[in-house]
Amino acid sequence: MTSIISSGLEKVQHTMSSATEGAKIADLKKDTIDVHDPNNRITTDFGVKSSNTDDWLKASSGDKTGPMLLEDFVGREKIHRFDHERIPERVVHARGAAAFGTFKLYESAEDVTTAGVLTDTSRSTPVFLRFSTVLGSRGSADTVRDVRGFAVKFYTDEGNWDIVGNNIPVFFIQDAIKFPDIIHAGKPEPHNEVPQAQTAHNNFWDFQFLHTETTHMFMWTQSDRAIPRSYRMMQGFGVNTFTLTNKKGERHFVKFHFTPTLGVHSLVWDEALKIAGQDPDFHRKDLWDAIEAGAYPKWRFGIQTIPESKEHDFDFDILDATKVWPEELVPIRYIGELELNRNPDEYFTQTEQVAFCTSHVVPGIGFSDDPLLQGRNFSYFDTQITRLGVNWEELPINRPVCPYMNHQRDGAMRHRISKGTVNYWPNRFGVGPPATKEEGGYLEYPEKIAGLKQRLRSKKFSDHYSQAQLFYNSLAPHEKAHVLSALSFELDHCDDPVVYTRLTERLADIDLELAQGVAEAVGAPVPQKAGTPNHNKKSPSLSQTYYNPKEPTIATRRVAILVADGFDPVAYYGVKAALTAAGALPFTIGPRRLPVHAQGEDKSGKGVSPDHHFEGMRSTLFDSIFIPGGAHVEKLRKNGRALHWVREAFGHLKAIGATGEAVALVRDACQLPGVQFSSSNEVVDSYGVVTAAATHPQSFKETIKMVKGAKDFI
Ligand code: HDE
Repeated sequence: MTSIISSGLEKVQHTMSSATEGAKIADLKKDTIDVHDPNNRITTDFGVKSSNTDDWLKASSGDKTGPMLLEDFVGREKIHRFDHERIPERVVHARGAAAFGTFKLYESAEDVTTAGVLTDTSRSTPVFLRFSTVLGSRGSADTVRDVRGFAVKFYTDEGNWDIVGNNIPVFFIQDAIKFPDIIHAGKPEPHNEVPQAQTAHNNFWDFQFLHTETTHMFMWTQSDRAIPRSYRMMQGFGVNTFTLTNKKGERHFVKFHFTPTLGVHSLVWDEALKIAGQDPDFHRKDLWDAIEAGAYPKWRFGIQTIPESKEHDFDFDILDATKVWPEELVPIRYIGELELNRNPDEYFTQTEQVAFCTSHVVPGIGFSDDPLLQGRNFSYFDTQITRLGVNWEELPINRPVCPYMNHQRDGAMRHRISKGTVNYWPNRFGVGPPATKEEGGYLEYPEKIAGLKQRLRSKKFSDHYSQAQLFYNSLAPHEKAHVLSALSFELDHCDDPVVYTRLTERLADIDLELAQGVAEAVGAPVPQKAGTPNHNKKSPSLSQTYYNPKEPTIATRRVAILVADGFDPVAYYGVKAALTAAGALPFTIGPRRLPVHAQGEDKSGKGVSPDHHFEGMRSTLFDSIFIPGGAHVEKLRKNGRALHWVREAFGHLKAIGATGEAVALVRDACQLPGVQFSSSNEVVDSYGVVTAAATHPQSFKETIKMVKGAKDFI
């Protein structure tokens, strides 16, 4: 993959830790060939060396070509393989990016489960994690407003365990039978296949209004959670309620959590929209580049558990996937850490062919009666057959690292050879028996079931607004402002008045002010009173500001340093070195990629070769910009594109650093009366703009500090 951050990473050593060479990588090696091996020669699929793969075999006379011959098995094979190289994309979550990694447990959860992966602290369990957007096709953009998939395959010693999660802790619907409806409503409309990868259309919002149960989730999707800055900076949630069973046979309900050590950060909407066009691969490159640079993304892994006896102690039903378990009521117990530390070798055979199933559980972990989960357990297994064929579990990325066998042998594309004369159990040899409990056989929890066969949902499932209010109440003021803008954007794209009017009425069940703001923006009658009174309760951990690391870090953040001929070399080299030392990724952006010269440097000098030129990149692709002082500032002032860099970065709430003459440039470019600028040696930090009239080390330090996430300043 071509890296957009190419030379910005040159200083960061590529370190592929030996820890990454775990059991799964070793397993995959059996099926891996190295295309770069100099001894390779092209062969046909049946192994015969091909002497020419550029000219079809033809009937010819002298140098005059005649018709092509069907006899050409090389030509036919090449075209035939090409004709069939696409498989159906995933019906949802089609666009994704993945990486290998390791899961380490630092605290045994043996009080609640017997699962080895959650009790044995000496283990290092290989994982493969696929991130995705939900609604877009495989070729859609990364930064669209959408939920992100967070699907983890743990290759445990007892078999594969999949947590097929999202970056939002709840879901739209409560019962799996509604899944085709919600997805049809969200995907492009059926008559013209528009819009791509967007929920901003009539059908989606029509569905939301008609299903009050979606209210909580759609509030999350209108928040900053749906436009993450990076896959590395989002949470992962198992969403559904699973169960854990311990040695004594006691059962707990459980929810799974992954919390990123870098904190939870988002783009702003205008930035997300622009990046979708400027760099549709923004998130997948970000993940790839970070791993190549050795900046391995990490998540703390936590569990929320509720003993079976307390199942009914809550206002909400703990099996309802449209509800969170507020952390004030059920604290998260962090017991492990997941690190991604190796990029895939090949997209198709790994990221595309990986197949997750909620029904992949290992002994000690089980399901609950969550009606969304129960339906998912059917769907994932089923969909893989359309996508990959019946023997999909045999594909290298999907097969377990522990021994596996059974008597299901045949089916299309079966390639494993099972030796032996029997393919059934029991058999006269007594071979291939099921495992006993002592041997690790999976035992279902003997749940007591009694009741009537009916199509219904339990009573508590009918409260659809309390947690939507809880979520909205818990947001910081700037997060609330973003929800209002997001809803206004989405409903602006709905041209059916029924859709936007009814939806704004629904918002009055959450927050009257929000409903009024949106109604005004989208041209709907402005609601005058709240539909459902707001309970005014909050849960701090629902705001993403809750996850800001205690010590803000600039590590892996992309900083653009703008230069033209005549830049101040002390400020330039000083800040660049400081940024690199802090783990940030500095990029020099200039008027051209040919060398740019520092103030006082002769034109014949070596100069600095910018990584990109002003036209070649956009401010949207960086977290922060820095402009050193020097005579170059006069040139930057006359460069419309350079000024746009500064203005746009400010508009997107990014940290901006400037020293010396560049301070006045920033002041003039932003034309903002409320922002203070330094006129002395003193460092001034105002609304994320850090300026120091003179170049001194403190200004470098402050610049670095500022990149902690400009969203804090709105
Ligand atoms: Fe999925 N979902 N889903 N989903 N889902 C799929 O399985 C489905 C749901 C999630 O990277 C499909 O292999 C139903 C919740 C992720 O390969 C399909 C229901 C959550 C991925 C499917 C849900 C998810 C999928 C399509 C309602 C968060 C991508 C391709 C009951 C906890 C996995 C595939 C990857 C993919 C069905 C709801 C997450 C059709 C029926 C809730 C991350 O089987």
